[in-house]
Amino acid sequence: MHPPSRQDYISINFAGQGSGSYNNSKQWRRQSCWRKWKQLSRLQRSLILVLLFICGIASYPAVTEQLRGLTDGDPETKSNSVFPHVLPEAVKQDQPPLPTSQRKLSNKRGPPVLQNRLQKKENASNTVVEDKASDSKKEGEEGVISWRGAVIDTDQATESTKDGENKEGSPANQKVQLSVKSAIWREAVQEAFRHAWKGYKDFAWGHDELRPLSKSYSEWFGLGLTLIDALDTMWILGLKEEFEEAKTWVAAELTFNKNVDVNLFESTIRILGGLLSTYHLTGDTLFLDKAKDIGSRLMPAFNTPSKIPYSDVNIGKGTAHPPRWTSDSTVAEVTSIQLEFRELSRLTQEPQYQAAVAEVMKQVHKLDGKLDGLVPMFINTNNGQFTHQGIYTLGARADSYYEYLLKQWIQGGKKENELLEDYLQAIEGVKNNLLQKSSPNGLTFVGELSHGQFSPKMDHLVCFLPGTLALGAYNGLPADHMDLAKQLMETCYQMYIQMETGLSPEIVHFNMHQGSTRDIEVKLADRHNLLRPETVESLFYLYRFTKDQKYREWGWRILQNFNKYTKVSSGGYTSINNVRDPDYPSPRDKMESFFLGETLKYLYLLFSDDPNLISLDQYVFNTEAHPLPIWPSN
Ligand code: DMJ
Repeated sequence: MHPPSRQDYISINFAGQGSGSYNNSKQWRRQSCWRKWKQLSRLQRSLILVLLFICGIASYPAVTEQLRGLTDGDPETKSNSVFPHVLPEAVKQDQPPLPTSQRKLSNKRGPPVLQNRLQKKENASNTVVEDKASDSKKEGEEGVISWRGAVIDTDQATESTKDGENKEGSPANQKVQLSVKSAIWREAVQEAFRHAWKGYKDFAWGHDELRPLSKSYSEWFGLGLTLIDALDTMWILGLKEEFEEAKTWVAAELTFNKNVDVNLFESTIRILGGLLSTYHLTGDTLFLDKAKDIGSRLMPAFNTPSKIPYSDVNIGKGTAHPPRWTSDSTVAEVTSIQLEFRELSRLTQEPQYQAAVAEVMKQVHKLDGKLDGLVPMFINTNNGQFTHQGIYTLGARADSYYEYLLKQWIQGGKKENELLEDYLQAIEGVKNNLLQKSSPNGLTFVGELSHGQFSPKMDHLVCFLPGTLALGAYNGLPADHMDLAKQLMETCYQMYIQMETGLSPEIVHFNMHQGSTRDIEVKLADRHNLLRPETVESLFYLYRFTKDQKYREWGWRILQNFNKYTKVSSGGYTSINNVRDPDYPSPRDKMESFFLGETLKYLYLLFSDDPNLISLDQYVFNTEAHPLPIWPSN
């Protein structure tokens, strides 16, 4: 038996009770507490201490989370500490907080249905955090300066009416919120461009491509490829200073009188296309002169027995040849140089450029070996016939053939019926032969056909197709093209968001068997990401035509993932080897010129609120994202 003073339960006696006196001085309270504590049994004291300890443990995560939120900005960036070369961009003190819907969802994996459900849930629960974000903005920041120089006050987003009622839900206020968001996102693209440009400028100036990790460069043609590819992007993003320094280089250093072999297709879409579009945007004849120079130097490629051009030209010697191992050219390459050469003829009033590329289209239009308008991947430069027949893909080696059918038709004022017929037939061919749905979630995808055998393989390159389909529908082609565009857009986005880094691999395989647990599989050899543009390109078109905000949200998440996994701290971005390993995505040490020429340009245009910034009623983009004018009807 314990003596009565030692109880195994906690009893609380209120001191002073019944005494009639009330003393609330600090000292009295302290002494009183201490007395009470000493009156407790050892067991009671231990129990209280254990309880306090348990409460402390239980509240620890919430407290630390809050503290982290106050100090870190973005906790996700921490994982990058194990990946020393590619560093995340530090969240700057003066940068408005990222929308939480983006941050929180980025680690969620799962099938699209689940993703959508998660998205809805997040959207519902995000309001508070977004409010917090705008509160913190009120305390410390001045506003966001758009590239046109206007100051957009982000406080407008949560402004209250005079009587204290919050206007956040009103359509007018929602519009303001969206435009604030898009201004912030455009700033982020400009920031990304500047960072990429810094790397190029510091370590690869005047050379073809930056190697950001080794702080050096690689040459392909030795023509300053990245600089030329990026010219019109700088103009569109409003980066005047960077544009001027690049222009100075073009004026002083760029010469095509060089004994080098260049690839006809690549130099047409990147160099000729880039110079022509920069001429149109700036009106500066420097770029037109350079365009004429490279255009005329590429013409020897068409001197072949069939008039189907060779793949390579020596622009110094004026000689051309096929690759060493074959006399074939790639179908996409010989049919995706037309927009540029046609425009060169229109500007110079010299018909030979247009004539050469029109001849290619005329021949391909008539060729045997197509399947419902789908073309094989190779064409012989001696006899002008398709080779390696029986294999059909919308990916590598065929992709931009389909894109240029539609775009030439648009460029020429929708008059060239053969181009339209070939395009419409090809889209039917895709629907009938290459379109399937994955299991378990029914993602629509475009596979490949090899001698009658279907393969559920899809290149990231195919993700140009949603944008092209949408562009066709916008120009009066069947409305079901837009439906298909939307379905494929979802698939291309899932190719990013289902990967551990949130970046798409180069190639995916879709599951089609009943009972599959995941829709998308990636083979070991296909796990690389080259900073390609096709998905953000299509997001741009889909947003322009539908104004559905989700496409911008998707683009924003992709940009954040590029920043997280491919940004190199000393400047530039790098291709990576493994999109499935967020701890070590394995950098490849190369920044492709199309990251500046296309990827960042399309992201910026996706976030632009101005549909006249490269109006799709006035311009058609070549396959390297260089806008060329739609010809006036006269
Ligand atoms: C670019 O050079 C062009 O977009 C081309 O049509 C396909 N490959 C790259 C980008 O992925």
